[in-house]
Amino acid sequence: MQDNDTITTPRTQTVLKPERPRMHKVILLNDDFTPREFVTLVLKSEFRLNEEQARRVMMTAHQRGACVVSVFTKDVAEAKATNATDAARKKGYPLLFTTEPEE
Ligand code: TYC
Repeated sequence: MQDNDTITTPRTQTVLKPERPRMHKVILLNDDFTPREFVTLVLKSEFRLNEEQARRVMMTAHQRGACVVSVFTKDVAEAKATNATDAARKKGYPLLFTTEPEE
């Protein structure tokens, strides 16, 4: 017993460390119809790639079937993929951007 006869119960406090938000990839898919120049243009305007970066990503998708453009939080990745895909639809092109969570 302590001096003042009070019993103290030990308390544990869990300090929660916030998880980092999982990042999501935006993936550019190849198709046979969208002009290379248009793909490059969309990559520059929607994803802020410079000419060289945009051409490299476009050519990688062209040759390999798909290419990761960039990674963002889920909301941003989805919004950018939708915007870029919509811009192509407006021109009648089948160009497609998808998203998927990073491992
Ligand atoms: N394959 C298209 C062509 O030959 C160009 C292209 C490249 C389309 C990349 C989509 O993600 C793409 N016109």
